[in-house]
Amino acid sequence: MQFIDQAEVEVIAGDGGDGIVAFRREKYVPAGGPAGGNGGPGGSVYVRTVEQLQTLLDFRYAHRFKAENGQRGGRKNMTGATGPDLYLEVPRGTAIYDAHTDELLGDLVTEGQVLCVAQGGKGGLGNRHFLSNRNRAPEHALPGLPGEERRLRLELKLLAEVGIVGLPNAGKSTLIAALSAARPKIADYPFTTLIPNLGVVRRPSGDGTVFADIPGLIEGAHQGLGLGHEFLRHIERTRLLLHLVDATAEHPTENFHTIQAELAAYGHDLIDRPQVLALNKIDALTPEAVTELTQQFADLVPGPVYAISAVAGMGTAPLLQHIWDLLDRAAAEAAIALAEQTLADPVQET
Ligand SMILES: Nc1nc2c(ncn2[C@@H]2O[C@H](COP(=O)(O)OP(=O)(O)OP(=O)(O)O)[C@@H](O)[C@H]2O)c(=O)[nH]1
Ligand SMILES: [Mg+2]
Repeated sequence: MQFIDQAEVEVIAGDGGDGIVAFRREKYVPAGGPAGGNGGPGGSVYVRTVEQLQTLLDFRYAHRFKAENGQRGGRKNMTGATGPDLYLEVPRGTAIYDAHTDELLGDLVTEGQVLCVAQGGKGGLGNRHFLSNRNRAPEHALPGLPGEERRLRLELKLLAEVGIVGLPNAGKSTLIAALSAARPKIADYPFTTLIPNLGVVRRPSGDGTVFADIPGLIEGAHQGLGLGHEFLRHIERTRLLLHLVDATAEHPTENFHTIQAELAAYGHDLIDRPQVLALNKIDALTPEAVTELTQQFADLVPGPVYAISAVAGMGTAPLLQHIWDLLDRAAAEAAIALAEQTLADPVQET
């Protein structure tokens, strides 16, 4: 599947239909009253999330979306037909920006969430509306108003709870393949992963948690080097980062610092996200070497250091247990914060 995670589109709402000038014509009534109907409103353009979609591929070739215009008003005070609304369907996790001002118009995360991105124009008033005591036969009507037009930038940010970060070749894809049903490409050269992979990892309770494997980061990634930075935004929403270090590399601790520096430079509070450290590929090291390296890292990071082998499935159970504990704690803290906030500003009675 092709992964398209950004798109620019133009959306144009329908114009309102014109109001018209008309008069009643009845037998034996020389001059009937005004009877020109109002124009119908133009259709609006909405963006809506759809569960089945995974990418913004639909917007790769189609860039212009126009809702229909409202119809002109009719004789006999008939209001013109309303232009049907137009719905653009996007995957959950799509943020919508005004492409010119960069203003965030909406961040659609829940299933079926809807955002109006271009309001249809109002229909014009027909001459019937201008009937008054002073003017029994108004000769004017108003044109419909134009529909709103906008250029939008759609950005898909994956909704994963755990983001796996590390240098190319650290074994990120191997790990997600070992833990979930995801089957990303794995190879012994850097930049095997070109697009993010999502995998659902089952907890013992049966609940699933989404992990994201993104392309490897390298020094300078935050400035656009390599592939990773393109995809760092996909882990902006994660609640926890799993930092994977290749234990067989020449300088594992330096590699660790490289990634930390990139996360810090990227901003968006990524560096403050709770992080779990795992040393991978320990099947290829002697137990002494593993112990020594684990000790070196224990001095570097606040939390525990996990030594694993993604290929051999060694050490992953305690690593996962720690991740579940952290996620549960984060969820509990969020619930407490919300409760405290609610207590602090009780809803004002009116
Ligand atoms: N010995 C050993 N090799 C591993 C282990 N995990 C991954 N590898 C190997 O390391 C190489 C890179 O693995 P990937 O999973 O593609 O690494 P990645 O981090 O996804 O790499 P990019 O997608 O390029 O960023 C492959 O040859 C894997 O077979 C492990 O636990 N032990
Ligand atoms: Mg990979």
